[in-house]
Amino acid sequence: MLDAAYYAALGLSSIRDKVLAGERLSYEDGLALFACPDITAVGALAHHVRCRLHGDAAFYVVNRQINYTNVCVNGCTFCAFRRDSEDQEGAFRLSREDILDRLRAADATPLHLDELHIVGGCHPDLPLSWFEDVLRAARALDPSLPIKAFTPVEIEHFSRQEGISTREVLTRLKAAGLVMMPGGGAEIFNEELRARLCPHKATSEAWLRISGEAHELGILTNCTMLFGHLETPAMRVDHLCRLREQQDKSGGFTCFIPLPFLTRNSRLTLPEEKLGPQRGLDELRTVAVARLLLDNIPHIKAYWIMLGVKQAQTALWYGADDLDGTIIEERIGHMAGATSAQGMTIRELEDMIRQSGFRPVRRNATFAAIPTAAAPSPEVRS
Ligand code: V47
Repeated sequence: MLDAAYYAALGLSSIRDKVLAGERLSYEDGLALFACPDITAVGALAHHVRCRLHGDAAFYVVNRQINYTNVCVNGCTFCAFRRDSEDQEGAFRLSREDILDRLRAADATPLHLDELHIVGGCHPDLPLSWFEDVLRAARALDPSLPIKAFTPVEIEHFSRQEGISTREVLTRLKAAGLVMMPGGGAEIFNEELRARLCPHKATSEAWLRISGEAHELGILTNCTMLFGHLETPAMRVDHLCRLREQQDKSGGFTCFIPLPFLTRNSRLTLPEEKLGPQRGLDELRTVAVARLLLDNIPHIKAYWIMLGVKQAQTALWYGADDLDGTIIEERIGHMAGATSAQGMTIRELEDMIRQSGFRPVRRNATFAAIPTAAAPSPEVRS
């Protein structure tokens, strides 16, 4: 599969050698992988690394996403989810009770949840004490349920609103029950493009610094990259290298999630040549290059909501080892045109994994494997 002569003909001999020896790839190697015409050759290298790390395991989590609001002070041009204010059409804000009702309904089945995922827009009026209260109430309902909540962008917003440091915000949220943070808001780190896409959002430097602070406080986090918009391959490689550099320093990134830009209801319009069917292959290549460059981040997620189920299955052969989970309710991707379902059952996720040729492994928010014998019937929708 990793035939030396074939990789030599592609000009990828030294990359192949480094991958087989477990050595770090360079920025230039990343560019070469994006330029290689044969994406299956790139995918085979990524698959080799993925199998070395995880064998034939493909992970999933029984989780519930809750978006508390889509009212957001950051006017990111790509975002179809956000609204300016609560009186705008389509705007919503959940109350503490709304959130707890959703959690009760999801967690009440015999299956229970292994992850509660809470994120939202940067609302102008919600104080940090409201979020602390929500976390405490959720923890009181199910003390064993890991809560993954708030991106570095939300953490920076809370810090600005309260006039306290991001480290203090993180310390308070940790005390209220936060164990893990999702990786949203990283978008693309290139400063020039970031200024066009999301001028009011936390800067790249701030996003990375806050992730590092969380790691120092013992809060694990994920990381993402929004791609398939106006960025170049060099910007993607730069983004991945900056994540890798941060991980060398702070070590708390658990999973990388490449997010393909979904175009519906977005103010960001793309040139015609960016919108063709080649996007499918580009998604797989991006998953593979991420697996190859991010040698210090254990997991790569094929997020089935944004990729679609078929592409997420294929991505398991291009370096991905995780599918996220049951989700139940998703708004950010669906408001941007995602055609995937709102949620999946455990049986559907496990079938999806087995049909792709992998072994399903149920995990919790921090990627600890959960013995399946402990889990009741997979038919039950959580
Ligand atoms: O930060 C927004 C992206 C992210 C669009 O950490 C879009 O486990 C595509 O980060 N097309 C939120 N993407 C989702 C996210 C996430 C999801 C699942 C799991 C985890 C995790 C993290 O979605 C945003 C932004 O980068 N996004 N709009 C769009 N039109």
